[in-house]
Amino acid sequence: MRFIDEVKITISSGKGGDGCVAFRREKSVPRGGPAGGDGGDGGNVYFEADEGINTLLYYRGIKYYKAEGGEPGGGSSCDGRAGEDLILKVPVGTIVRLEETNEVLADLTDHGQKVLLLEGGRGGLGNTNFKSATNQIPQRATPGKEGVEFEVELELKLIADIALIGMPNAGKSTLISVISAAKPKIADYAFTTLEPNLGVVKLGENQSLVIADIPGLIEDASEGKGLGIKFLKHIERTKAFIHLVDVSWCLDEYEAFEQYVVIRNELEKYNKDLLDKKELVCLTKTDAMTEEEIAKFVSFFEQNLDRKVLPISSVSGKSIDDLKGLLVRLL
Ligand SMILES: Nc1nc2c(ncn2[C@@H]2O[C@H](COP(=O)(O)OP(=O)(O)OP(=O)(O)O)[C@@H](O)[C@H]2O)c(=O)[nH]1
Ligand SMILES: [Mg+2]
Repeated sequence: MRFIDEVKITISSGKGGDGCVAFRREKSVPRGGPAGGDGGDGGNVYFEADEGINTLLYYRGIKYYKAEGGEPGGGSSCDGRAGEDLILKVPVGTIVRLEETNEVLADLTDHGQKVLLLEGGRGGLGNTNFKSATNQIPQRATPGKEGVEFEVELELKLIADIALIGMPNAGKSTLISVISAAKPKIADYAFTTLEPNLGVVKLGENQSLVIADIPGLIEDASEGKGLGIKFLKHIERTKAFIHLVDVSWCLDEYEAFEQYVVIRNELEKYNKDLLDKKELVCLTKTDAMTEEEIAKFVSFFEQNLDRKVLPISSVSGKSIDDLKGLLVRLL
């Protein structure tokens, strides 16, 4: 399954500062010796794994990252300041590859793990370094070394926090298209979605979660009917489900609840531990229904499940913000 986030960026370490040619010029020292300082080293480039980040989204915007250069040496034997290191924070689980050869340069598996990718160019030497018995007034300094530049590929195997489950046509893909930037195919027939789609849902300034929209489940999906089984395998690793039930076409609440039960049975047949996962039930496509009808469905579900059920509409936007709020609490 393609749950992979990939992005190419160019990284460059900083250039070293040039060494300086200078001499002491003081009234009391008429023939001052060499006083040119060394250039500072260029900044290094590091990658650091941070569990507070869960996608590579940020790197889609900016493609070029360069550490600061070192400052040149100055007179009076002043060495230049070293360039600031560049620390690129990435999600835990990110692999950094050299674009040209595919060689793995870093595999960031633990929070806080920091890997030095590129060393900054060394600073050049000032003329104080070249003073010798035979040469008291050296005119020589060396330039700082250039930084190193590479194109790298970042790859992250995403693990979804939440899976959208439900019958075909329940509105799963439509919902993910409304709450994330994902643009899955949406159509008015069963099994529109053949491969899972991932979406990143922003919940706050620094909070986001990954939702998987999976193909619809049907009776006997656990035995491979429809597109079933491999997607059930995937949802084993999510923390929670949003279970969508399209109530818009149901004649009554019993028929609607039957939809819900069919899916729960499939989960149980496949792996009964799936029933212990947190689940938020959403009744979908309520935009074409009266408040009275909606209330009837909601109360029947709530009585049977003994928990809150949310009527939503991806088309009108009804309760979509409430849904996001509940997701925060669900995890
Ligand atoms: N009126 C209304 N229609 C909706 C809503 N959400 C989805 N639909 C429509 O329902 C149909 C099915 O939507 P999808 O999002 O493709 O459903 P799905 O659950 O992803 O379906 P599969 O991928 O086949 O399992 C489309 O024609 C949508 O436009 C809604 O909130 N209100
Ligand atoms: Mg779909």
